[in-house]
Amino acid sequence: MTINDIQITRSIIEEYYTSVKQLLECDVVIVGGGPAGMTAAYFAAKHGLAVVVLESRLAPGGGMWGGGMFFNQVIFQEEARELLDELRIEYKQNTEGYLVVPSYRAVAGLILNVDKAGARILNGITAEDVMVRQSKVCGVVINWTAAMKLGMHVDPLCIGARVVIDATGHDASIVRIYFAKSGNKLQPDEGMNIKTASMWAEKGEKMVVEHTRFITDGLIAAGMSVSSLFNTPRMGPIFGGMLFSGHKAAQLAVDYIKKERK
Ligand code: 48F
Repeated sequence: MTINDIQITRSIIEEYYTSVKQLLECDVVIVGGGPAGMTAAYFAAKHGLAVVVLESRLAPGGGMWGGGMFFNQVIFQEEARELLDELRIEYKQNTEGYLVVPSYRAVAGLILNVDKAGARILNGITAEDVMVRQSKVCGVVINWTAAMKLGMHVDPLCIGARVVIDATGHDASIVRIYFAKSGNKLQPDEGMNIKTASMWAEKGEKMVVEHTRFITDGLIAAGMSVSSLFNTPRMGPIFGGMLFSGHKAAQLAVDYIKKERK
């Protein structure tokens, strides 16, 4: 085969353009490719929904890569065994009963499964705003992370979705933008204030799943954005709660879209 630089360029542009064009009005946009967002993407795509994950960095994986303080192992509680098996992520059970996985294996496993389930990952793209119509969140406003970081004045584009999932981690950036612009106030009496409480893994892991929910019509919070929003305890390098939260977010999105289609 003769290798031709122009053909390579054309192949890349055509493939990117064709696949993204199909997804401009998709079922679920997930903002953030950390463990919660990737798990949500896997289960939503497995249910046959058209799913896009937007990740502002080059690589999905979020806070998983670093393990605990750069010791690149992550921990799952026994209850996550079934999910890890479903995702075909191999683990060791240690003498304390925890499931231990090299962080790069956990991230690689998530990426591979999300891709195989049929979700599309768009990296290097940041969601900078939400689209709202008739009080319903119905998409996100996106731009190249690099352009935003350089402070270049480049107008953004949009992706429409039936459901948007904020899986942006501690920043809770989509929920934050929604509350800043919608006129709806954070509900401090419901514990909403965008900062996590101090570390307490036992409590934090349960609460992050319990509080994973629709924040408003069309917008779900999952993973650490839930913890920030509802001021629940942070949990550090144990990740079962992130997978469970992503799984619950996907289920909420699937049920919501089923109802809408009836
Ligand atoms: O931070 P992140 O891993 O969030 P998560 O899935 O998991 C949290 C854990 O990693 C850990 C923890 C739990 O034990 O405490 O922190 O809730 O992943 C969030 C991803 O979202 C991307 C960001 O680069 C990261 O990879 N992100 C954040 N804001 C945006 C975004 C945005 N506006 N647009 C696109 N991507």
